[in-house]
Amino acid sequence: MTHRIAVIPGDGIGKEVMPEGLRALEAAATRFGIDVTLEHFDFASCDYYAAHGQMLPDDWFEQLKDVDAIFYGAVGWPETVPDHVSLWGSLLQFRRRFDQYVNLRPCKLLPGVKSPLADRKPGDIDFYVVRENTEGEYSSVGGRMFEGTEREVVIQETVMTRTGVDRVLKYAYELAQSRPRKKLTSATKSNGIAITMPWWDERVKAVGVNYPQVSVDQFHIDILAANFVMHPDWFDVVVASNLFGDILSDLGPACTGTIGVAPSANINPDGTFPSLFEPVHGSAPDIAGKGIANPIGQIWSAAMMLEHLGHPAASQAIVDAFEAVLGEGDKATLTPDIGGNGTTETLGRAIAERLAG
Ligand code: GGG
Repeated sequence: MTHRIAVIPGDGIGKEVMPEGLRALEAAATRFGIDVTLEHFDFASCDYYAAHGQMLPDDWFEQLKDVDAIFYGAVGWPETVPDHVSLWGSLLQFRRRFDQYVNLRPCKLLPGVKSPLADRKPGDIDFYVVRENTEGEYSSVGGRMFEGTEREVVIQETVMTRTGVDRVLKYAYELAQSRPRKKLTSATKSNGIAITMPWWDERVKAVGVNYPQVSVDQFHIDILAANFVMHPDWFDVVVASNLFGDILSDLGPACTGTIGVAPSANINPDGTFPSLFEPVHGSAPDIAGKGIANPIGQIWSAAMMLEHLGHPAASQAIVDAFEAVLGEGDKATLTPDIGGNGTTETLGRAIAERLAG
């Protein structure tokens, strides 16, 4: 059986880290005898927008719905397309139409990478953020009235549904239950956001009835962010709404030294539609074109994709390979964000060579 994988580099450094993600994927596929067919697409990018006036072709759903997974780079090039147009025109369409309601984002301090937090070593920071991925604060409900006048009014609603919240909580509880610490932390703000968030807390309790082995705590998002910095070792699985989860899953990797290594899986758990794998980082226009972006976020995303496709040994081999290369600490290989003077390609090639054995 071959796995059909849609490859969409997107924008900025997405186009630079994708070749290294594919190099690692192909090395792992060869080593473990996995049959992979790559299908390349140029849409979901601001270059595509410049040529066609939209981020996606009209038949994108038909083109992608039968692939086994989508391997994505990054979206956004604000010089040519406003960020909300590029994001809503591409990635958010994928997440919603393919019902990828879980955004799973591991956060782990890796060997050889220096945390900006004092005295942290690998093993001290190792948790998951589970981000609700199809509703919440990322809603398209709202509008503007009296635009450009003194009476201008702007409203954007937060939308939370019982189906949407319960299913992501269930996923987070099950993940926590499968881990040794069995600990779930819920991000809330039920003192200030006094309708949706107290209800979110109620749903955390209600769904938790089915998971008596999981210990649960909750923090308001402000002190939770502070505790990511002060006590990252407290956390095992953190579940959060769409916006809170987005923020926490940038902050978490920042505490591990660089957001460049952070991967993510946008998962449709029931398998009706393809899931999508992408680094947490965006297109990074400030370093795009320099060839210095860290490719590990893309490579680790390939590992998550292989695990999702039923190849845990190949997935683990990719993780072992980048951990080994990082642990060696060769400055000529590593990218500048982790203290090296190498390039996207030197780091990607070293990882693929390690994988090939
Ligand atoms: N590779 C992820 C990416 O391109 N992120 C851009 C971004 O701003 N994403 C917002 C989001 O994940 O909701």
